[in-house]
Amino acid sequence: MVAVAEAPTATPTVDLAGLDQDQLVAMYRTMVRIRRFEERLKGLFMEARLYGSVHLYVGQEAVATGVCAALRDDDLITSTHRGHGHCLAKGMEMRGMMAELMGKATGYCKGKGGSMHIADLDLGVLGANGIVGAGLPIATGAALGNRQLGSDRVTASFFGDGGANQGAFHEAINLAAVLKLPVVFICENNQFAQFQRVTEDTSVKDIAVRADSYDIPGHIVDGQDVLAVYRTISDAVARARSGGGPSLVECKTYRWEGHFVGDQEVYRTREEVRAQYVHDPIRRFQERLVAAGIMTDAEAELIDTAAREEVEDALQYAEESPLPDESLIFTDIFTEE
Ligand SMILES: Cc1ncc(C[n+]2csc(CCOP(=O)(O)OP(=O)(O)O)c2C)c(N)n1
Repeated sequence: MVAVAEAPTATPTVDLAGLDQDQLVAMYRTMVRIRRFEERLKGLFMEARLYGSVHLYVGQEAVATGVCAALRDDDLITSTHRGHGHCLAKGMEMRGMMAELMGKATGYCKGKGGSMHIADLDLGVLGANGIVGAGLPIATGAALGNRQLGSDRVTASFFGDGGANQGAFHEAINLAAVLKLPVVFICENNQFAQFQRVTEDTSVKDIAVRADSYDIPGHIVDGQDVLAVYRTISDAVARARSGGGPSLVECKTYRWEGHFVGDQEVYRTREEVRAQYVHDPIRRFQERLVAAGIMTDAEAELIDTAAREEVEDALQYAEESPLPDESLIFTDIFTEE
C-alpha cells in the first residue's frame, strides 16, 4: 500500500522534524545555494558562456536537500541529467562544479564529465547521468556491492517521472527488492518528461503505486516541503540500513524552468508556471523557520547574499582555470583493472 506522507499545503507549520537549529538553517542554506547557482547558470548559458545543454533544478530544491540531509556523509547517490541540486546537496563545491560545467581542468572530472556526467566518488556521488533511468541499476549495483563488502552504507537513487517509464526502473527495483538491498528509489515527479506531461505518458496517477508490484513500501510526499521529504526519506533510509530492503518514494514537485535552457515551452502556459510559485519550497521553508523563531528574515537575507557571492566566486575561479591539456584527452576514460 502507498502511504501519503503529507498533503501539499502552503501554510507554515511548526513541526520541524526533530532537527536542531543548525541543521535546519543548513538545509535552508543548501536550498538557496542551489537556487542561486541554477539561476546564474541560466544567464551564463544564454550569454553562450556555457556549452552543451543545461537542465535546471529550480523549484525542486526541497527534494535534493531533504534527501541528502537524511543520508550519512558516506552514503551514496545516483543522479540524473538534472543533477546540480543533488551534487550541491551531497556536499560538492560550487568551484569544482562550475569549472566542470565549463570544461575546465579544475572541474570535478577534469572537464570531461560536464553537467550531465559530473561525479565525485569521494562524496558518494556516483554520477549525474545523461541516459534517462540509468541511475537506478547503478544504485542497485552499488547497494549490492556494499552488501558484499559488509558495509551498511545506503544508496539513494534520484530519477524523474520519465525515468520511471524506462525498463531499467523495473529491473533495478525488482532485483533490489528480491535481494532486500539497502537502496532508496526517489522519483522526482516534476510533472513533465521533456516536452510531455506525466499524464500523457504514464499509466498511473501516482508512480509510487508501482511499489506494490515489487512488494516494497511506496510513499507519496509533498516535494515542495523539505521537512516532509526529510522525514519520509529518513524512515526509508533507516529501513534500508537495517536490512529491511528498498523503498520507492515519489516526491510531487514541479519544474519551474524549461526542460533545458532554451526550451520554448509550448506545452504549457506561463500562467500555469506562475501558479506554482505559491508552492516555492524556499519561501515556504523560510516562513516556517521564521515563524518558529529559528531564523530571522535578516538572516535569510545574509544567506542569500552569501550564496550569490559564492556563485560569483565559483564563476571567477572557473573562468580563470585552464582548459585541459590536449595530451590528456584519453586519460581517465577507462577504469584501470
Ligand atoms: C534513454 C534516454 N531516452 C531519452 C532521452 C532524452 N531525454 C532526455 S531528458 C528526457 C526526459 C526525462 O524526464 P524525467 O525522467 O521526468 O526527468 P526530468 O527531465 O523531468 O527531470 C528525455 C526523454 C535520454 N536522455 N535517454
